[in-house]
Amino acid sequence: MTDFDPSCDDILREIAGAPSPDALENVRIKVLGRRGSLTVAMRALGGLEPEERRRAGAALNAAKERITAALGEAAARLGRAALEERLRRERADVTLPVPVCGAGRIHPISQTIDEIVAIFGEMGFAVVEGPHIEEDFYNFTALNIPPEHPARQEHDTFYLPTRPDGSRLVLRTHTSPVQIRTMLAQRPPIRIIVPGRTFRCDHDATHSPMFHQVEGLVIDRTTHMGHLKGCLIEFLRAFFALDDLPVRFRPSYFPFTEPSAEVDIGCSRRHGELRIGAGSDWLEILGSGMVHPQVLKNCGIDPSEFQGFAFGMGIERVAMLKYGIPDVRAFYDSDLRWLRYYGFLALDVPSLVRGPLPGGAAA
Ligand code: 2NL
Repeated sequence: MTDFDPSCDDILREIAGAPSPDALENVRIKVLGRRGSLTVAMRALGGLEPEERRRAGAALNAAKERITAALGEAAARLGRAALEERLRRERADVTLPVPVCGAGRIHPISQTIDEIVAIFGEMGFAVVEGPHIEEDFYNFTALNIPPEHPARQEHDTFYLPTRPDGSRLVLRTHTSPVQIRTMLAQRPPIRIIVPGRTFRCDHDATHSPMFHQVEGLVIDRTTHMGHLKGCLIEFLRAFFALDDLPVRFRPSYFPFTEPSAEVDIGCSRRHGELRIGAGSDWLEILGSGMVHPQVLKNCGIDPSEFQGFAFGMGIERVAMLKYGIPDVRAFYDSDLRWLRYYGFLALDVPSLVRGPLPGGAAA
């Protein structure tokens, strides 16, 4: 028999006073571990006379039960205390204002798309997206762009390698194929805008081989040129936050619209500085027109029953004009200093409810 004291008062005191789960575990190892005092005492029972072994064994088993129960209670007590301490330490007051995080910025392209979506969303337009890699049919043929049209030349369009069946996929040169897909998939009335990436083989201070467009499409039984004009005037005045922004419609030509109109906004150019708003000059801002009857037919829509208007604009261009960004190439340089200067804080969420955002990027 070892010197283990079966009354185990000292051990129970130590367990009750253990200040942490680690301290408790140390007591457990000291008593019940492989070389713990109780384990050693139980092992020693084998060397005793049978009568003595029964008596000492019963005492040790009783001690082991009390110790195990005390360990369980202490573990539960320390667990509760640790949880309470953690709840106290990690307490968060959700009614406090959100800390303005200085690190990230919303890219001006994302911000501008969100602003355009907020304005057209309020007018009842749905947002639709589609593939960047397109078939010739959706990007050109359905849009009434003939095979010999210059837009189809290698020169302007990124073609993928010719496939075994002789066809070639293209990187979409505008977002119009998404409108074609929508017209083929659903019956009018249709009222959608399509923001997204587009690709053309062109690279200088005012062109990037990848750029962004928003196009819009409205198809209904009685849609006419007056709707086109009202809708685009309303959009431009909301986007540039100028109630009296002059807007001018100028005859133009696109294969997919008839008649077609280019849209200009008023501006002044004094001392080489461009200011949007009233002035004696005009600035081209978007293209538009009534959807060509042949395009409707290509999409299974009867032009004697339905007509509609469409428009398209370059997002980089309107973002540069609204926020005074001078060079289109900087949009894709990932230059942190540029992003900090021209980017937006995550809380500058565009909405018409809050009113137009003040012009100018967040400092
Ligand atoms: C521009 C001109 C425009 C359209 C895009 C369109 C789409 C379909 C049918 C008819 Cl499916 N039209 N889109 C119409 C007129 C102009 O964009 O200058 N974009 C930057």
